[in-house]
Amino acid sequence: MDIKKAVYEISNADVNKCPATDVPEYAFIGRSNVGKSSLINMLAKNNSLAKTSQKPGKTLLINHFRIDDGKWYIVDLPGYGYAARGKDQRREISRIIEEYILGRQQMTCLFVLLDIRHKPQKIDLEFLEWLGEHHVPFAIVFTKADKLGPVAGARMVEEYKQVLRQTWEELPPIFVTSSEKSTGRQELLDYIGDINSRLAQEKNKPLEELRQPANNQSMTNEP
Ligand SMILES: Nc1nc2c(ncn2[C@@H]2O[C@H](COP(=O)(O)OP(=O)(O)OP(=O)(O)O)[C@@H](O)[C@H]2O)c(=O)[nH]1
Ligand SMILES: [Mg+2]
Repeated sequence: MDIKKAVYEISNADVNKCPATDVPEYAFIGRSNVGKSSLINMLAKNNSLAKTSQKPGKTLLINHFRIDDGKWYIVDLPGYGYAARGKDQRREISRIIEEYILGRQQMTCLFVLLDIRHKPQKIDLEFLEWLGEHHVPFAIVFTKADKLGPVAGARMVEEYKQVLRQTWEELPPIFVTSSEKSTGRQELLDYIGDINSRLAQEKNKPLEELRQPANNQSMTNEP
């Protein structure tokens, strides 16, 4: 699968004002500065599509990007866990993220981004558990793989899996990416393309019923 056209549509602080569509959308989340906006630009092959910054806290709203004339959408979400933000802004960001993830029926898969250089962090593990509790379909995307060699990168991914196995019976789909080098681009797009094809085949069912991607349907973090 490829992206032929990607266009910025709208930014919102209110999930109820997001575009009224009936097509699947894929959202990107993770800690501030993990590389969400850069990854979206890499997928779209357009470095000026989503705004990126060396300073954390750049994306503060729900940003919708229309792909291939509205066949599907990419959504850039604000980062969580940026300590330098004031309490009020942190609370506002958490509200936006929570309302979007739990309320947006079109959200077909949430890509949770993790910096490949970092050992498992409490904030990310707790976020993943929260997704599990709410049965949110997600996949894990390691970012910035160019900053580690392939051997060190593979070791970090393996260590992360070990930690996940302590809580999760089944692991989610895992991707390794670099926005600098376009690593993982085709794998991610093919994953999205497969889900889109499956949804198109089952078009008569309401989106609500189709929210689960095929391979993490039975994922559970319950003992
Ligand atoms: N080397 C390298 N740098 C990256 C990669 N992805 C992102 N960066 C850098 O990391 C910084 C943050 O990237 P963003 O894409 O703005 O991160 P974000 O997660 O959208 O951040 P917020 O919107 O602030 O939450 C920028 O300086 C990027 O150039 C990557 O794959 N490789
Ligand atoms: Mg961003």
